[in-house]
Amino acid sequence: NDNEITIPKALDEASADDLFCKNMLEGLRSNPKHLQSKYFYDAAGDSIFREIMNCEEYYPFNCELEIFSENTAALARAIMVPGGAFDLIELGAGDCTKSSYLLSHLVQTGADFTYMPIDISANIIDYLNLQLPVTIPGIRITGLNGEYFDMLEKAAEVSENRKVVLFLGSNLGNMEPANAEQFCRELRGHLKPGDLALIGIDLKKCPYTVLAAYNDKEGITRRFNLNLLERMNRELEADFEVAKFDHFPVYDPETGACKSYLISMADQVITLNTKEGKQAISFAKGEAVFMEISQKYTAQQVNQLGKQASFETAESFFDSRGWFMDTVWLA
Ligand code: AVI
Repeated sequence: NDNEITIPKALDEASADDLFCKNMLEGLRSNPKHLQSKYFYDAAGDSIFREIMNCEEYYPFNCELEIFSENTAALARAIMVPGGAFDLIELGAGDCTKSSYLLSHLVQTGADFTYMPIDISANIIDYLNLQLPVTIPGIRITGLNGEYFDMLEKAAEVSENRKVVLFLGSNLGNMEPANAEQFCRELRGHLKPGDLALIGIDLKKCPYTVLAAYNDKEGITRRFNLNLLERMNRELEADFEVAKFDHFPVYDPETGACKSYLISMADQVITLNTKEGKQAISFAKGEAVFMEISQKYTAQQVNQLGKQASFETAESFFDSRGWFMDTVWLA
């Protein structure tokens, strides 16, 4: 595909598999145990995540969709400089349901821009390169397959245009606050004065509402978390019995940290197969494995986060309930 900049696949995939194995083992050998939620998203996890986005209790997706569908023209004005060409870079584009409102509007109004979705999944980038020109005729797209900051560098190499970076869906919330701060600094480091970032963040709200979003009645979020154990069964020849683990989400309204754990329901030993041979991991009955943080912020905290990373807040957009925020930061 001419549109795509990519790292040679064989090498890439082998090292990704090794890293998955290494990270899982490190987490399971730690005390307390933890696993990294970025590994939730294999093909099965992607599909469960789509179910989450459609479930009644998971409000963040609909809130941000409302912001993008109701404020499309205002969002476009906020990121445009009259007449200037720019690159619209989306970190973790997914199927770009939300950003497609903005993309269609920009194409219709004749904006001079190239859409550059960045995703770690080669499948998603292939899909977008093929599909978007069909759903949004006239769009210029250059998909970038790789890690966010590596690909931001690539984007700067291939074009000198002003950059507008989208980081939506409250993905920033899946970093511990200190890491989120570091991430924003690093993002700022990849941008030049005049470039912009448009960040979507889930806000603090009624604790029942937050907790329910991560503890849906149908048990979709439970399956989403347990899928990481199943992924280890599939990819690392592990022998987790997922019925012996329970999903335990908590929300601390004071700190805004919503965290998911898996609890071992029995004393048990699991094994997994690595290059170095079979590894055994023991779990005590009642032991917790930390899986994911979905940090919630106040609007003031978001402004502060931008400021600490040397961004200036240009404009912020909220859904009608004030539950979610999309903020425009000027580098
Ligand atoms: C992708 N990310 C912003 C989601 C969130 O809300 O933290 C992932 C998720 N985990 C459980 N439900 C959704």
